Amino acid sequence: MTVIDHRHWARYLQLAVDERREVQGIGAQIDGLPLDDAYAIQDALVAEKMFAGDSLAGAKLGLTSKAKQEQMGVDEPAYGWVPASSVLGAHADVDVCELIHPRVEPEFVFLIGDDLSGADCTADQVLDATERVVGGIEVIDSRYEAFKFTLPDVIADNTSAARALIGDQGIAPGDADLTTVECTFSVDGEVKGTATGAALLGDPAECVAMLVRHLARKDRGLRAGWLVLAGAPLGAEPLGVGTVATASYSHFGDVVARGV
Ligand code: OOG
Ligand code: MG
Repeated sequence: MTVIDHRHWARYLQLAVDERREVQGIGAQIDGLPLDDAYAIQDALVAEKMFAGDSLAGAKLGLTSKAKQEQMGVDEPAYGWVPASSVLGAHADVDVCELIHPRVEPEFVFLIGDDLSGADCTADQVLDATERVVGGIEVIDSRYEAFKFTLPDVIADNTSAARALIGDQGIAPGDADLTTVECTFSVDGEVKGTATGAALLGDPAECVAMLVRHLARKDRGLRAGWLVLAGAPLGAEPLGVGTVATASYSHFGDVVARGV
């Protein structure tokens, strides 16, 4: 059995971030990279960022909608972390020169009010622990060549997390059925797609419950004050200098990212 050096691969990915360049997929270099090792590389990568002075703002899910799974050719959700340094406001300029080949996608974002953990966590428990649900736009930036990856690759790469714009309106859970909240995503005034919360595995709160159950495998959980990105209900679009991407939500107001 080959021993996989998680810290080595974490440094490999962090160097790609620091040098703003694409790197070859890890799966292409380690045959059959197990998911547990991919998550261990992710942990080492996030630990390295924390050691460099960052902190955690929360967690995220990726690949929780058919639109995203089909766009990326990966048919299972993945979990990652949101560093505090990556969080931006509801209307934000995103410096694309700091990134490799960024894309933007709309997000349903849960603002967690109470600590939440447990291997049997349900969507109802998620709603009870949630203070507000707001809209967002995530800037994703795979560190891999041509934005192509396998499931273990994207897990190791902290699910392509790069920046997260967090809306400032939103609703308390219970004020509306999240599965019916509608999002229209436009780029430079052209509508790219419309979807409701139901696009996220049937229910965005169930996505967050899946994340909590995943974290329980390592005795972890969500903390009060964290945010959770439940995943994009629509495919991602390229973000270049001058691109203006707008996510308009029926109950959450607008979130706007501008590439500069
Ligand atoms: C992986 C991250 C996916 C989402 O919301 O589905 C993600 C990627 O597409 O690069 O964040
Ligand atoms: Mg996302």
